[in-house]
Amino acid sequence: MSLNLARHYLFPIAIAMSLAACQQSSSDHSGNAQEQVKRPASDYLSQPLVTDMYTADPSAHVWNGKIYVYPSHDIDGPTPEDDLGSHFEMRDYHVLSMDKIGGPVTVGPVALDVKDVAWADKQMWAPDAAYKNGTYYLYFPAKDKEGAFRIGVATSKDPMGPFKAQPQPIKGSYSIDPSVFTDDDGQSYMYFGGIWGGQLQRNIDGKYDPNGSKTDLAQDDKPALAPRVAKLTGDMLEFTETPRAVQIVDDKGKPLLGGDHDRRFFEASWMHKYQGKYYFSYSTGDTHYLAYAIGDSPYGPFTYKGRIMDPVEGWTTHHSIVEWGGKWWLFYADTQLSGQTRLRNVKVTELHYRPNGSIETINPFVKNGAKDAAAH
Ligand code: FUB
Repeated sequence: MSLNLARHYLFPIAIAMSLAACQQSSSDHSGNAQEQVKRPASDYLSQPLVTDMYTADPSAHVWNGKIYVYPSHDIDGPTPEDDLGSHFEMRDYHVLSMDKIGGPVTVGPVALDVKDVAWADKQMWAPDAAYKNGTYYLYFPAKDKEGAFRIGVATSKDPMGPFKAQPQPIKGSYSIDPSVFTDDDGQSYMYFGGIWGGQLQRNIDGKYDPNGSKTDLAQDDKPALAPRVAKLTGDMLEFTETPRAVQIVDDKGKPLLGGDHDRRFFEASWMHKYQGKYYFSYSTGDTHYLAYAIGDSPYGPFTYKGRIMDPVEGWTTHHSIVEWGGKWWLFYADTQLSGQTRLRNVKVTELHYRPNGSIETINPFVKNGAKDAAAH
């Protein structure tokens, strides 16, 4: 079995849930557990930022010199694991804050609960946040009453919340994983999308097709499904335009193909700017890499450049990149505390650029690296 297939079908799930114990196990993708070896904390490159709740998909921002992290709040729900992520049953958000990297982390109270979002039914997945003119904006995906993912926005005067949701999702929004980038000229853009359970393939023309493909376009030799980008209005509450496809191309300018699972977009968009260039980064999903591509405009096209991080422990990988204290930081998540993909914990580690602007690939383990992770 290839390393990638091994990662796909043999991923961790816990036998006994305990925050203290690092009991590891593996399962096929439908959640049939087998016992696995336990990994000492010293094997991991960094340690969980929070240990009294499960957190994932960390979107980090620096406001007034302080670091705020907007993560998903993982819970142990009853739904069995499947390829559509039905086991990610999150119902609320809590914001994390810290004065410095490595310092104590404050966990905020509930910042937004699904019961207070009129249009949303369930599955509050990976959020992001933005700031403009004294207001903080929380962007979040959730399934509506018809089972379609939409993206909502909620506002607060405090970065920790509580946030008050708009009564309707953002008009023209669909799929998951919103990520909002504000350029030097003050214009904000939302990047979003995710295939498989993220439903991008069921929204080809912007209209949700409940009977669409469960995975992707199922056309390996055609361009892969592209993430989406749309400019936000001045009040940050709507799109100014119909979302456009974000092209990710190879070094010959050809779009990455659907069958190129090691490089094509799956979910977890993030945009940051470094030395005047736009860095679009994302997860390759079923091959478990954090990848990046560079462009000259927030709309792209972006040329694939490589991997930011090798596979972490757990099926999903989702990150953010932020500058703080004159250094660059990668926020990410794995399953160190629980051993279960549905119960993740966020982490942070430093990210390094080479003089030519490329990013050094990070190994999330101190020893043995991705090769070892693939066995789980
Ligand atoms: O946390 C739920 C989903 O899993 C996120 O939206 C994806 O990015 C993946 O991390």
